[in-house]
Amino acid sequence: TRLILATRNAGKLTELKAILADAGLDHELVGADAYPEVPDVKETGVTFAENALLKAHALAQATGLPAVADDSGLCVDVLGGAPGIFSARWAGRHGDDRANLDLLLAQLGDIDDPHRGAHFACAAALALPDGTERVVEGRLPGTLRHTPAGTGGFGYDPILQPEGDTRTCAELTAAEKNAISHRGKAFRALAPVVRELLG
Ligand code: ITT
Ligand code: NA
Repeated sequence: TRLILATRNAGKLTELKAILADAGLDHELVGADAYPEVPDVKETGVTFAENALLKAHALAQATGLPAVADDSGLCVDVLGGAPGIFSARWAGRHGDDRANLDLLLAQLGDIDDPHRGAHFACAAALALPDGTERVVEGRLPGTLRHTPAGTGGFGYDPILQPEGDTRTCAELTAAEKNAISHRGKAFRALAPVVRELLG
């Protein structure tokens, strides 16, 4: 069966396809861009889980096919969890990764390393056309660098150094990132649920 990946973020989509295929799902994985007539849902939730469910339900309802969605972001300890669900538009323009990252670094200023703790969070949701829903979450803890490093990944990857590593997420290979990432953890947990509900 076809499974819709309810995202228009190219970086996410690439990771999702690899993570779900590695998890042994043999469904045909299709991005939301295959359904340009489905309007983007308003992310009115106040949690990653609520927003992931909104996105998954919107695609499942509009297409009559099962859909999975990701809502994710960077939560900074010293900022009380911000940017959190606002990570994609922290500097104002949706999806302007470089501006978002530069603003965040400016907000942190020269706060010293022991106070630069943060984590990536991801909620992975599955919705079926009949309204059935499941959602699971994953996290990647680390610290924020003072300057960006690396060219891999997307978003805030050049400034998040995972706990126990000396590199940023943008300096990891795609496989290395997926093995430890918030997205990898969440969707590896969702994969057996997809298999159970869709066969
Ligand atoms: P869709 O809603 O279409 O999936 P989006 O980019 O709007 O795309 P989100 O609302 O979930 O998705 O925002 C996610 C933002 O969080 C993303 O733009 C990045 O800034 C950040 N982010 C999430 N996962 C990340 C990762 O693995 N590495 C770096 N930044 C990440
Ligand atoms: Na969001």
